[in-house]
Amino acid sequence: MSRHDRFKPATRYRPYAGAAGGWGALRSVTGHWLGSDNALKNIRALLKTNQHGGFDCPGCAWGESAEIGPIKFCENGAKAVNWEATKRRVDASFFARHSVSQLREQSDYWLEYQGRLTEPMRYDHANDRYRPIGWDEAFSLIAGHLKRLDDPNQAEFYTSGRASNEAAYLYQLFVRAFGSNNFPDCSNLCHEASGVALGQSIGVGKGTVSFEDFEHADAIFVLGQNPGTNHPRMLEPLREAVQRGARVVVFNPLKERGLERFQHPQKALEMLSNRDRATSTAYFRPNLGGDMALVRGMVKYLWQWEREAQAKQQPGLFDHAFIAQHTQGLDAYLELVEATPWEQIETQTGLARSEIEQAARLYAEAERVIICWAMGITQHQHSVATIQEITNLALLRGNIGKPGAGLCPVRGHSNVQGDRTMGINERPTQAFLNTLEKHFDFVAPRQPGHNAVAAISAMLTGQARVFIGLGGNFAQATPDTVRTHQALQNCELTVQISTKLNRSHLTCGREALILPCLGRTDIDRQACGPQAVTVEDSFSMVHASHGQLEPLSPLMRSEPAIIAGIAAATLGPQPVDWAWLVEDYARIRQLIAATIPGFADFETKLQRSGGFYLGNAASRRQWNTPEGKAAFSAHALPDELLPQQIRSLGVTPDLILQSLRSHDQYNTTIYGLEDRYRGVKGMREVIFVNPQDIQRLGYEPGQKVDVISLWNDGIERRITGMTLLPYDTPSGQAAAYYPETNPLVPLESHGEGSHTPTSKFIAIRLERTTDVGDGLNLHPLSRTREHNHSEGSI
Ligand SMILES: Nc1nc2c(c(=O)[nH]1)N[C@H]1C(S)=C(S)[C@@H](COP(=O)(O)OP(=O)(O)OC[C@H]3O[C@@H](n4cnc5c(=O)[nH]c(N)nc54)[C@H](O)[C@@H]3O)O[C@H]1N2
Ligand SMILES: Nc1nc2c(c(=O)[nH]1)N[C@H]1C(S)=C(S)[C@@H](COP(=O)(O)OP(=O)(O)OC[C@H]3O[C@@H](n4cnc5c(=O)[nH]c(N)nc54)[C@H](O)[C@@H]3O)O[C@H]1N2
Ligand SMILES: [Mo]
Repeated sequence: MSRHDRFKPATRYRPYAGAAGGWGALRSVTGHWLGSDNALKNIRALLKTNQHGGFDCPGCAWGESAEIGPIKFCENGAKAVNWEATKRRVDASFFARHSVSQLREQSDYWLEYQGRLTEPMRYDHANDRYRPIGWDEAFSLIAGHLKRLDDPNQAEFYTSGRASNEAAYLYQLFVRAFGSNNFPDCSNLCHEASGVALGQSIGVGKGTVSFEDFEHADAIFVLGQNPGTNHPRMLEPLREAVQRGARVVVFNPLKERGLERFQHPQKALEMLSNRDRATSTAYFRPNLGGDMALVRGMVKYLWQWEREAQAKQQPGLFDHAFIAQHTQGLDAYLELVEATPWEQIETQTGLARSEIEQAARLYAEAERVIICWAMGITQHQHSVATIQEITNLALLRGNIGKPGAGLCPVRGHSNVQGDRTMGINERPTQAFLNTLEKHFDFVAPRQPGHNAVAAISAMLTGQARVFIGLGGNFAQATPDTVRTHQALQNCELTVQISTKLNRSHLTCGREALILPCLGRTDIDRQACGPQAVTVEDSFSMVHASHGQLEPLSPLMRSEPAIIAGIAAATLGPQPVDWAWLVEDYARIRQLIAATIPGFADFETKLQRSGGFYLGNAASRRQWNTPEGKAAFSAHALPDELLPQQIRSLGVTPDLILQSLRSHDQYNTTIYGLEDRYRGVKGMREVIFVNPQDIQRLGYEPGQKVDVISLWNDGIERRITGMTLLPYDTPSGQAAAYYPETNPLVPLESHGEGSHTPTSKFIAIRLERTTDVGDGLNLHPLSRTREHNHSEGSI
């Protein structure tokens, strides 16, 4: 494919008829592998993915069984590996050719495709270009800025979830020794609500299941998650569950293909006979943000059946022994359940009572239930309350802490969970700070720091003046893009520690640095030899990751080495000898073992194939809550899903919009322009709308519209030229891709108790786009797709 074709391919929109996986996945892996410009080396790398002695897949945080198998990656893991392991380079000559203003005109896709960042660069305002800078000079520039601040809390230290445990541990140690807890991180944009809700309800902010539990569950509920694209390795346990007769029950407004059918691309017989298998047994399609009401409705049925059983003196549905021994707050919760009117439940879910009853029955009929969820649950105003409602549902039947049952927030970034474990947390516990103080000779800051939203506000008002990003793409991953870009540009210094060029490098403070780092696939050589790093998956399994490929340039440094460099320049050899530590990462692991619970004998345990389990008290039915019990939470349903700041405008939104991922992207990294399972090719500026809504609003399918979000603060938030695609989605519920939609999410629209931007609930109105040529000429099939609401089974 020529470069021109790659970035402007022909557009097409046609419903996808196949299963998830299958030949399409295989073709796509091959395409991305050959397109990496490093095919021979990369096939070796791919075969080392998730293997003992190999590297941890830089894709998602789904875990792996410890079993030995030849191939342990999926289509999207292969894309992540090939993307990182490219031969293309973004070096000094690249930056000499392109000014920053010119680069800003390019798409996110084009920017990252240019290759790996290979040398440290400093932004030169006068010429609007990045120019090379030496590492030591870069470190002293950062140290100078940090030391000139009046207060350490005037700097923001962002972390994205790919950073290894070793990098994250050093980073938090440095920042705390410097004097701040300002740790905005991608978790704030992602599973924060899960951590907050579970921490309060069951005493630990992590999932309670292991990989093996999926083999023993009678039912698996999957809420607000699209594993076919985002956790493809999860499809296998789902369809195996269906095959052995377990129920897989989905709550999702969209019919996601991976949650319907899957053909395993690594099983030859299946591929040749073209057989695919179901991945779910029931599919319910609530409105956006309607899950709390849906679960409340299910509990209303369970409570009704329980009372009926009690009246007949039959065994009921509730696990009374578990409830009595392990929980508190049931009565207050059940009172609230009784008081919740059906009308409110039906309005908020958009589902009929018969459907809610069916979902309740599926839950009640299973002895062992796992409940999984992801961004469809966590990126709402009421996410914490919703996750606590899900926890209530689990507690009623003792579905936590027994084999085949439990809560499973499926994490995003491959080490986002580990980063939190290492102390990347703007609200650290006092116990953790005490341990740090005891072990190292410094006074740890006690004041809570900034999360992502607070960091943006602080930079907007000038309260924060330095931004350092350990990975990620802060400019594009966060909400309210126009204001966030302004916030970064307000800074005196912005520093990005990155593998690839992205818009955050082009949203510069008065001074800006790019510090190129090694990725998961690269061999990391330090004074004592090649180093491994460690990561933790969604199941609290910790394992080592060994880079396999020769780095593109000797000027790239590892994340731990870069952090150590900044720390040493800022603090000198205090409270540790930073340079000595990074000579051998086992020295960092010794510190982790000494200060983080669960890591005793870290180095020895790492040798086990598959890694080691960190443990989770709740899964042993030990509740680290103030009362020592798991808590039923009694939250009233929100009066209305629409927030007050929108209601006060007195305008009815045309639609509610969710922002989601296409099949060809990893967060803000765009691998290609195809969203295979949704039938879209060659475009990302699209909005999926129910065909009847398109008609109701007076538009034609394929027409271009501007999308304007509603929020009563006098700021107009608009994106323009979005193609209307008729799509099978519940009436009033639209979808479009992230990050293109981020300019629409107001900074102030975030979750209660989580501060996560409400990326899955954006109230919008549409306007005809005025200055574009013809809209898209739609394939006739796409017009005939009828909206079909929930179905009990498929
Ligand atoms: N290939 C690939 N893998 C990834 C990523 C990637 O971008 N690409 N990102 C990684 C990261 S960081 C994360 S956090 C995860 C994200 O994994 P997901 O959470 O699966 O990601 P999204 O694309 O945001 O999908 C959200 C799903 O929730 C549904 N949904 C939206 N709102 C609601 C709602 O209100 N209720 C219900 N019931 N459903 C709803 C949507 O229809 C969609 O199917 O994936 C990780 N893995
Ligand atoms: N509207 C909307 N917004 C969202 C979401 C949504 O669903 N909707 N999802 C949110 C979620 S769940 C998340 S997790 C965030 C993601 O937010 P981030 O984690 O900030 O974003 P990414 O796109 O994953 O970051 C990609 C960049 O990371 C760098 N990178 C890649 N690998 C490495 C590495 O190994 N080391 C270092 N140092 N850098 C590396 C590359 O330069 C690449 O350009 O976005 C959030 N934003
Ligand atoms: Mo995420």
